[in-house]
Amino acid sequence: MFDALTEKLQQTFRRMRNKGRLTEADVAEALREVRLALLEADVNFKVVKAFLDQVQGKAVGQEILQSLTPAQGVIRIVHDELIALMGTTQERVRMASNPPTVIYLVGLQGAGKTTAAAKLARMLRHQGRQPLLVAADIYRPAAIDQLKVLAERGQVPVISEPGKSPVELAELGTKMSRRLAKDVVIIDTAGRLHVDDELMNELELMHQRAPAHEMLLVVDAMTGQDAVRVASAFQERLPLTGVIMTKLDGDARGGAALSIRHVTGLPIKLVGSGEKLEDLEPFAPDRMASRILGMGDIQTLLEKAEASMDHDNTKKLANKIEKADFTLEDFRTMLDQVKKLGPLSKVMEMMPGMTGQMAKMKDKVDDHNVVRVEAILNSMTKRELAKPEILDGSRRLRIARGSGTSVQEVNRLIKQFDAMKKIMRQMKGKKGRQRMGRLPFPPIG
Ligand SMILES: Nc1nc2c(ncn2[C@@H]2O[C@H](COP(=O)(O)OP(=O)(O)O)[C@@H](O)[C@H]2O)c(=O)[nH]1
Ligand SMILES: [Mg+2]
Repeated sequence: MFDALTEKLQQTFRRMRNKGRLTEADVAEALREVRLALLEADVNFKVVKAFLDQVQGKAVGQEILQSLTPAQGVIRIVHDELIALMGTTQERVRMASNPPTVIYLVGLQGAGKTTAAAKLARMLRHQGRQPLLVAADIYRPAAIDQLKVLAERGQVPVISEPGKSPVELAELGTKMSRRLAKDVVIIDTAGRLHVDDELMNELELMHQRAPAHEMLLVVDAMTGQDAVRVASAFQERLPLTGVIMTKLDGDARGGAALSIRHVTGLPIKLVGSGEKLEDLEPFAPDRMASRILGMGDIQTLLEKAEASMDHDNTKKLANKIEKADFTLEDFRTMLDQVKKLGPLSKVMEMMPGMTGQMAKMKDKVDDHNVVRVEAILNSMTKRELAKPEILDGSRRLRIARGSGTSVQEVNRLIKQFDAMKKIMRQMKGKKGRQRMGRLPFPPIG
């Protein structure tokens, strides 16, 4: 996610760190580079300007330049302002006090409405709600089937009735929800290739007959600033309450995610990060800012883990990560669990320190490599797993032979593990945190 942007920002910050003492000119230079990186990521130029004005105002004139870690200070300001740009607090999908809650998903064709509708239904069902889907995109018959297939996978009922108009379907949906004792109605609407009047009229009418509690605009993160323009156009006609940003798993540059709130005032409430039903996450500005700066997103990772893993194990692991009391044995347990979370590269992205050299490693860990890593770990003795420092040359050779891998691979694994531990140690405990500022910044680069 946003790899190019992250990479550029990290280069800038690395250079800044290497300087030690900073002058105002150094900061200005760094901020010029940040500006370029944001523009290249397709962030709206007004947003970039406002953002940099804020950062500049805070970076200069404070005691930051005189502090022991001026670069840290500047990075913290950038981090805080990124959060502010995306909305500070996590905004949730709101439930009506008097059910059913009616949620519309609107947006252009291909943005991911139908997928998001099914994902959202599944998410709500997991939260103990009783959702009902309405297939109101009647113009493309395939769209109805698509929703039905997804809904069945998520075990959520769908209302669809041939011959009925979208307006009638919206009304029917709310009526049926009462009859079927459902408390949330999610309406999947038709899209167009462009914003057009006919579509807006229809959506307006639907909202009049079956008023929305949440009208969420679904936008494709890959479309960059176009997503922002689409949002503004929809906002002129419809009472939008938030955004679902999809396809953050692709090679989106970040422009849409970073601009949309500032330009439209609409909060991003959820993000889609894959084609599978479970690939929907609440959007948290602070976590997103950390990811953009390459600081990982342990929080989301742990939450995902909570949802799909063995709870006791997860708690134990989280504890160990926090205390940096982490052995190869734990690493193996983690791998076991992590495999349940989906493609490894995605999981790795959320680990802190997955930057620079480490990020390149991320691209190399595919699930085939996991099998090899597991073979290596399985060839170690209990004592070796607990105390990797005893792994001398002859032990490494034995392990390589036993696992059908090479000594180089064994070495690499141990190196990776050491790097991970180092980062965990740096993040550990209050002392470290105070030293590094309010947030646990792992070293960049
Ligand atoms: N990689 C990825 N693909 C997605 C995501 N959301 C939707 N898609 C894909 O985007 C395409 C269009 O999605 P769809 O829900 O049909 O869009 P709609 O026209 O707005 O209803 C489909 O192939 C989806 O599988 C996402 O978060 N990540
Ligand atoms: Mg659709």
